Amino acid sequence: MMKYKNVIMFLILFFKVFTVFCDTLVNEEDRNKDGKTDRWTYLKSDGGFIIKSDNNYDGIVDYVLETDSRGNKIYEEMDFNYDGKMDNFYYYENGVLARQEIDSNYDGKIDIWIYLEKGIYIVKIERDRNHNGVIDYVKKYK
Ligand SMILES: [Ca+2]
Ligand SMILES: [Ca+2]
Ligand SMILES: [Ca+2]
Ligand SMILES: [Ca+2]
Repeated sequence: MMKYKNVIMFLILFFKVFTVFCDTLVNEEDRNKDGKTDRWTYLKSDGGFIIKSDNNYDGIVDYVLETDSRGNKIYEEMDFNYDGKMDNFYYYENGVLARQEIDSNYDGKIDIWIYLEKGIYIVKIERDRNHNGVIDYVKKYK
């Protein structure tokens, strides 16, 4: 005999866990009025938002922004050369830019790391100038 109670309990648990990790699509926009959605807004379970945009209207997301529940930026990424791979990444702390990571040759691997203070002062730059995955240049400004 199958224990239905256990199955139901499991299903409830499963859906609860599922919704906690699931972002809810709350808005879709078609900014260039071509009939295809090019901006999606998701509500996260913690009250923050994730906005995904297709800024060159080729059907591929090229910009993602994540905020916390107060609307502060947490994270941004963009596909600067529109090749379908994100290449510029921005990490925020308390809404202020703390680190930028760049894939300057668009090979899918980060090769420039910029560390900032108060969102504007560069503290440190690291680079992988020959794109072999190993940092070969570090410049500190403090
Ligand atoms: Ca559109
Ligand atoms: Ca695009
Ligand atoms: Ca790219
Ligand atoms: Ca690279």
